Amino acid sequence: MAGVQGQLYLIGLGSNMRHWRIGPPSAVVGKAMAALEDACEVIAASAILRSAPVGPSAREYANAACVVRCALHPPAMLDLLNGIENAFGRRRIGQRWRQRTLDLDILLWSGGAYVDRRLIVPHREMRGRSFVLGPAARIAGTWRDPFTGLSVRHMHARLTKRRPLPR
Ligand code: A4P
Ligand code: MG
Repeated sequence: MAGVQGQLYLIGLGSNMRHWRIGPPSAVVGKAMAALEDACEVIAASAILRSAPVGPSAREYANAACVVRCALHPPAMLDLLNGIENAFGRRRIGQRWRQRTLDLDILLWSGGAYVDRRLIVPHREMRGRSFVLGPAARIAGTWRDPFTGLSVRHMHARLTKRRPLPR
């Protein structure tokens, strides 16, 4: 997917904690999309879907994805996303995968791959997670992983068609 002007990003959003003012995780994700809209043009936004937690947290997540266009290059985009996470009360302390008010990930970027000390794009866990690929496939199904060449729709289909091995 190539932008005529600016950079295109596929962003993954997730929350599994109630925010004292905003409300339940689905409302947090909705508000986060609105916050993104203040800085970027939101070209497509998925529905906000409920998903069972992957990892140690017991609480259900709300997940969504959106495609945004903006002038920011990847490091500045990460700063923007971290700023929004912090504004929603996320604190970077304690164990990884603890409950979080809001998690914003850069899944794909129109420039292809980007790697530096803080940032890896495509997101390293994207390919194996249906809570990421499910919402993403609804709005960016034809966007391809620059490393594998597989489209988001294809990656999602592979994941959902996977059957448990016979015993
Ligand atoms: N970072 C590197 N690459 C990226 C990228 N592409 N996008 C760095 C965003 N950040 C990136 O992230 C840690 C650091 O990763 C960032 O500061 C940035 O420099 P984090 O969001 O603070 O850490 P984290 O989220 O605790 O770890 P991680 O590995 O990002 O967790 P995930 O992958 O975000 O997964 N189950 C359901 N159903 N739904 C969920 O949304 N989410 C998680 C967390 C677990 N289980 C879930 C869900
Ligand atoms: Mg994250």
